[in-house]
Amino acid sequence: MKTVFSPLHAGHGGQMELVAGAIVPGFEKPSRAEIIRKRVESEKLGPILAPEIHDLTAAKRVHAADYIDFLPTVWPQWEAAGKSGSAIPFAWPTRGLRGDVPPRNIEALLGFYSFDGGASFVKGTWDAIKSSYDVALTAAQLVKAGERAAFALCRPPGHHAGAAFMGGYCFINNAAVAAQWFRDQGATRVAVLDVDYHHGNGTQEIFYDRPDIQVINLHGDPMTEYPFFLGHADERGAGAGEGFNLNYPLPFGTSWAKWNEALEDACQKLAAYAPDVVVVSLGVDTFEKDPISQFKLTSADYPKIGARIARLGLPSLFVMEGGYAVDEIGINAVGVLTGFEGD
Ligand code: OKP
Ligand code: ZN
Repeated sequence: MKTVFSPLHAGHGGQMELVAGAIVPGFEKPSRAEIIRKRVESEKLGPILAPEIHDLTAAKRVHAADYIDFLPTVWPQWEAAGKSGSAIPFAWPTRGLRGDVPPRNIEALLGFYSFDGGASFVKGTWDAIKSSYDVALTAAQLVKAGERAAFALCRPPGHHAGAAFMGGYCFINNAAVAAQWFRDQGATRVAVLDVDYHHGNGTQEIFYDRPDIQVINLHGDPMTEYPFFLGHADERGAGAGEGFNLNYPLPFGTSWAKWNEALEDACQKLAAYAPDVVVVSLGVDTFEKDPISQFKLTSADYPKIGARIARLGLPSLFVMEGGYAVDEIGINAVGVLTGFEGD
């Protein structure tokens, strides 16, 4: 399987986040992608290609144009306001406040276009976001051109980013972009299977009223886990999209047996939908040693995930999302891919 990767991800580094009252180095750090890349090489998964550069047309098919236009302006606006460090959102237009008027202040705009403080900017962040988008589209092109599968080694991740907001380390929703791109290239139906530990709220929101893109999520129950405000089992899609969104919220402590039951049910529903292509939002933060997650999958489980996805017999695009146990992130992520390939 071919991997698409860009070194530009590394400019999005040194970002900080708030954990239990302390500002600490972000979990979503450059070494994640570098360790996965090294494992792709050492496992001889296949060639590693640089992305082709794309314009932002495909991003604006799933995101609001004003949101996409905002992203490259964040760091220049931040610097123009005399600030340094990380640009972290901290004020949001929640219930009772005006969410319809974009203010003219970079701190305000960061809140206007986000749902949490988890997506922050440093100087190289926009170039990393753009490279991650280019990686996803380039890998999608490989699948469209006839590859059975391709690996988009995206960083930053994307599945928490909605039509008009960032959050949870995510800016452009790479998996959603790719899914829509497949539709625009002539696919009749596309499935997105999100196996990241966290619910892919952005992907769900973007396609919620759509019957042509099935969205399936296996994740920590939002009653007790981030992103908290979406991802319940009763969210099944709206209007023409009713029945095409499927959520499998699972409790803390879930290990392979129960997680695999959900995967099996998800794969049967996905197969019944008979899509032309599947986009896998590949997070490996379901791992037992993940520092911010509560599932109990082991490294031996990841190849089994890949093998089950392979049994769908569909062209498959793997898009990297989360996973924060950096020592094992390469073993686990590439384990899914080698499991898919059957070795
Ligand atoms: C992104 B992905 C605040 C904790 C917030 C955000 C988790 C984002 C996960 N300190 N945690 O789905 O892996
Ligand atoms: Zn996650």
